[in-house]
Amino acid sequence: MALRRSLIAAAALAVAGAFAPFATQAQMVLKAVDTHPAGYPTVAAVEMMGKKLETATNGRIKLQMFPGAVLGQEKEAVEQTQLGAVQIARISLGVIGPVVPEVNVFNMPFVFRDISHMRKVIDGAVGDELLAKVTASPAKLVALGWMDGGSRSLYTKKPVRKPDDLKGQKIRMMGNPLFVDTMNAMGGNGISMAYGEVFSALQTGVIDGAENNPPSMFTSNHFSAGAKYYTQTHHLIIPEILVMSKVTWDKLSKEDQALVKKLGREAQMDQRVLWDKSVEEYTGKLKAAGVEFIPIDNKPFFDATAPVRAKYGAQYADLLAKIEAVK
Ligand code: GTR
Repeated sequence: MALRRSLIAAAALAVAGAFAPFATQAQMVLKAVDTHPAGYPTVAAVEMMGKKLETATNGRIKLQMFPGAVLGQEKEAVEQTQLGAVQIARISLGVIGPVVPEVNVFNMPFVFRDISHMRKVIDGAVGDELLAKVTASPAKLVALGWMDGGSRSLYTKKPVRKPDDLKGQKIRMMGNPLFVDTMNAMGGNGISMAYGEVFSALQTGVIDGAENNPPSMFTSNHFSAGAKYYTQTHHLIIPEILVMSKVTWDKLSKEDQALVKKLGREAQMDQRVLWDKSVEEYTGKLKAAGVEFIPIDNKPFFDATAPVRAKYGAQYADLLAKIEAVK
């Protein structure tokens, strides 16, 4: 009996011994998702972050990118990240709004004066405050940094110059009631729909248009599904966000957490450089493909959306004052 017990103990020790070196060198592969295809600025910036992470940890932590929504649309990406099935997701802040309502302050129409105002805000104290709100919320997401999504304008099958032209037009918006309200206020009928469904919805006439930035409009091919007019409304300037699953975050050492956070901030700056180039490149490609860019005075759209800012903005009076104060 005594012999048997000591044999078991020896076996247990051997197992522990065998696993000890394995445990210290354990490799971690972080699955990262993005709705955009390979080569898109957000995808490229997160891949760069992955390479830096791998180098800094001598290969202990790696990142594997799943671009092109292969693991699901953004709503699913958020859910999978919350569960820990996906470790890192780059998503629009638009779809975080329903999960962490405080971020909707950035999702309001015409909340930023222009792109450079948005960048100053996300790079500064207000940006940090919102990232901290996401992390502190019960959503099980850790916010690592921001990315640039430029400004969103309207694209339709019939030309639009003023709110009245949108009458009766069904326009796809991202899944967040705030955006449906925004489109309704702008004069159209906002239809909430996943990004991946927009192409066929345009083709079959389920919708008459959508809204996005030039790189998304081009890479999603929406222009070839009949949306030939791009009206420069610039009604939404929504930052993108990079999040990590809290389940994964909690498994990292303090040092690794600090490294991931630092590289998240670097990715924010790396993506911006790629973004500026891509806006120029894809604007050119859209024009070459026959898309007509319609420059307009967007004040009527700004005025029309005042009730949306009043409805959603009341609860963020403090934050709105801070955003406004950023010069
Ligand atoms: C893009 C954004 C995506 C996604 C998409 C959409 O501009 O980068 O994350 O939100 O818009 O309209 O669904």
